Amino acid sequence: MSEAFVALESTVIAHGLPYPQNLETAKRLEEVVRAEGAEPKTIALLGGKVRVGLTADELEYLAKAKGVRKVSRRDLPIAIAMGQDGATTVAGTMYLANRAGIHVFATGGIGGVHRGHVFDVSADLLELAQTPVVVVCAGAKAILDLPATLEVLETHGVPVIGYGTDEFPAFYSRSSGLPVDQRVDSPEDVARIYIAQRRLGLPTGMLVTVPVPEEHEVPREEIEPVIERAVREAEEKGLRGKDITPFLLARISELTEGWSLRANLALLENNARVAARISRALSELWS
Ligand code: PSU
Ligand code: MN
Repeated sequence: MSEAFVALESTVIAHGLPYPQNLETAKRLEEVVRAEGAEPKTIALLGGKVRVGLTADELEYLAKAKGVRKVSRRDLPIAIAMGQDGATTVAGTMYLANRAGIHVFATGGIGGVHRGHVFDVSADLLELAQTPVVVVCAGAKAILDLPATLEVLETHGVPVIGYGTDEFPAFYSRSSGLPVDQRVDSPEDVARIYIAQRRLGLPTGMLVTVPVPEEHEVPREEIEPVIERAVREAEEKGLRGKDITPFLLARISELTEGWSLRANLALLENNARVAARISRALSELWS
């Protein structure tokens, strides 16, 4: 059996969670992956160099550093040529993971279509359309337009799998009322779908969505008014482009005095565990 790797992103460390929870989480996710018998590789750019796998000191540096560039697909060549530090988004991480031969990647939530801005479509969605990596996440945050996000994934031929669920999870909440393309209940089934996709010569990745563990779920009715308020504030501040997501994440955490943060940490850990199991199943079934 070849070694099972799990890629982890760094935008969630540098821009998605506050210090010190970001550092604790980054370390915890690596531990969880190792406990499942897989090898974690946190991906980032340091001084313009692509790093697939960070040391403990490097993780700490990224968690504390200010002004680290948020690196999506378009930013990769710029940050490298300019010798910058960069925290990679889902799109940036997928691209680098694939080049390093890593097939499975765990994160919290993917970017999507922003509410009220139909042209603010995260590069995460288009990366899923062209990079053959399994992305394990808790769906997308309700800060986004979830029906529009699913439509874009469909247009681009990206399979959306529900892991133990028939519904697309909405990050803090287990349900969204929106269906997935297929429910599966084992890591082997995910591996088989991925293998079939590769044998067909399809260029796409796939999205495996895992609901937040029940005991940490925040009901939709409770989080929705908070999200609406944060989205309104982002409008009032005139935020655009890549600044919107970090603002909303931080604001929601503030407004909920940390209970949304606890849900965020719980789902990240759960996703890392599921990703490790998928990666192991893949290395056993794929010959
Ligand atoms: N959603 C979360 N937490 C995050 C992100 C999204 O719940 O940390 C990060 C991911 O790195 C994702 C990025 O790839 O935000 C999307 O940003 P944008 O909308 O600018 O593409
Ligand atoms: Mn965006």
